[in-house]
Amino acid sequence: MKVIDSKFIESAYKFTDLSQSEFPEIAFIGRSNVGKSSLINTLLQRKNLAQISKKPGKTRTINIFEVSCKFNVQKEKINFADLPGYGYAKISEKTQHAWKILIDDYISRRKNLCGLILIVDLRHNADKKDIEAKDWIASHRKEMLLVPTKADKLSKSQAAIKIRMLKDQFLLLPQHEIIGFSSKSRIGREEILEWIGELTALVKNGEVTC
Ligand SMILES: Nc1nc2c(ncn2[C@@H]2O[C@H](COP(=O)(O)OP(=O)(O)O)[C@@H](O)[C@H]2O)c(=O)[nH]1
Ligand SMILES: [Mg+2]
Repeated sequence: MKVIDSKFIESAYKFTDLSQSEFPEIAFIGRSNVGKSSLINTLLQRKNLAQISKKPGKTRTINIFEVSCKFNVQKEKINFADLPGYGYAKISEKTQHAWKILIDDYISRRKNLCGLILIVDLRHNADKKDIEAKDWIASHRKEMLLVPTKADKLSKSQAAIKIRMLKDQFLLLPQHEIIGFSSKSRIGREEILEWIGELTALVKNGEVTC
């Protein structure tokens, strides 16, 4: 899959504030500060698109981007959804509760959501919140790709060891792929776009339902 163009569509605090879209949607989920927005910007070859909506106080929103892309010769549109991060220590119980409701509504009710990319820090072991996120995605029967990011901070051999460990920790099912990534070196970019392209094609053919 080749990215041609991308634009910011909207931010929403509540699921019901999101406008409906007919385009297949891929959501990016993970801890605060793990590198979700950087991954989106790298995939879209944009410096600051995913930060545009990140005005102070607006970080608890779902941000939707529309992506024009090319599959072989065919032009298509898909959406990326940048979801608010979990696990930020300084937020109140009330905010955490609002996050859960927003994400749960989004995963269970967003009609065009066809897959989620779960982002973790390659240097760290998976924690309870990451495993919960994976189980949550699985319980909603959504397609998932695990992307351990910040790969530039480890050597190639250390990265390979960590990826094997994460596979075990997440008890990944055979259909769950894992692709190491870095927004600095851009390693993994092509493979992630390929995963998104294949998933979108399966959705179009009716082999995967959103
Ligand atoms: N070295 C390195 N730093 C990264 C990478 N991805 C993100 N960062 C840094 O991590 C911080 C958080 O990134 P951001 O994309 O805003 O995370 P988000 O909160 O999950 O959206 C920023 O300072 C980024 O520059 C990466 O692949 N390598
Ligand atoms: Mg972000």
